[in-house]
Amino acid sequence: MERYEKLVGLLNADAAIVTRPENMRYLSGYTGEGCLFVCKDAHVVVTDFRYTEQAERQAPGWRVEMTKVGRGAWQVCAELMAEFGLKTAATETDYIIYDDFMALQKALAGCEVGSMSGVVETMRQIKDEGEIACIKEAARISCKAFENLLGWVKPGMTEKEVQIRLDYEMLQLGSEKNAFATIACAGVNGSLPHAIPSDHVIQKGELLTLDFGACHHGYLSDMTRTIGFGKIEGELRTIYQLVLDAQLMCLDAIAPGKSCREIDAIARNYLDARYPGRFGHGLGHGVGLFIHESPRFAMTSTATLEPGHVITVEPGLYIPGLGGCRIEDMAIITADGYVDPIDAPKQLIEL
Ligand SMILES: [Mn+2]
Repeated sequence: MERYEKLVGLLNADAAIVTRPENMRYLSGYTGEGCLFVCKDAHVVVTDFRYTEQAERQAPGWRVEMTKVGRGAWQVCAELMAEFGLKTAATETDYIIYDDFMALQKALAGCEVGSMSGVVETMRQIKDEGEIACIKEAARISCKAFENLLGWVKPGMTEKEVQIRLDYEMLQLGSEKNAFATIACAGVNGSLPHAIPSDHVIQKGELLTLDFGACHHGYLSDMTRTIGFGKIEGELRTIYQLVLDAQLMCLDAIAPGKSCREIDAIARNYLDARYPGRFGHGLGHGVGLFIHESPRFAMTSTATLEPGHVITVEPGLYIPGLGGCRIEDMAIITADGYVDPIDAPKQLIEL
């Protein structure tokens, strides 16, 4: 069954008007601007002159409707509602901006416009083989970039220099774009979980945390490695080992049917017992067309792991004034366990 057919079955309305780019891509393959109109009897890309040929190429089998001056996308949707005799439409009210929603309601006068927030996002949680192949390729690129980095990174470089060169490595290896703004933070900056790379010059005796990802056909990878320079001693060495222990314990426990909250608790209990409150974020998040999506490993998660879920495992410890450490892999849940596409080394590297 095609994805758009599945969507129709999940709707509480006659038609879906889809505007979130990742959802449009997921349903149709089309990556340009405009919207999708999906109902039982039709699936239509609504766009302007700049994208009509692109839509025909990327979404074969979809009807393409071109807007023009005086016949905007909402007007086209209104015409489609009338053509198929439909009364109710739904759109992503967690994405569309207020003014656009008001304009859509006005254009569809006489019809009801409701919400389909989360419907496509829920479908997207379970990745098919093609999606998993893309995620694996993005992961392969980021792991290869990390392997290359181990050959050139050294004390005396700034965090920014490391970030720029790592981004360049990934792009050169075939990444379409960075999955998100690469994090490279060393020394005391390591206690900032989402540090912005700075002019800080990396010193011997410091840890460097690198959190980065690549992109293949829109699908993302996400990995974190923390490496050391010179001899890593004392408390920094301790926190590295604790984070690694926590991550390995969580990976060991991952399997279909497991509760996401319980996996999160494994790392949280272990780290909180030793450094209370210094692991303050969730253990992990789904990855796909979004870098952060469902399901999540978190204290509040009600999700259960299922085959096709792709989720990160990223415990960390953040000690102000000392530094920090995070280690992140990805788990692709299978029928009998999981596959980890992040195969970069995890034992402490001291360069
Ligand atoms: Mn992550």
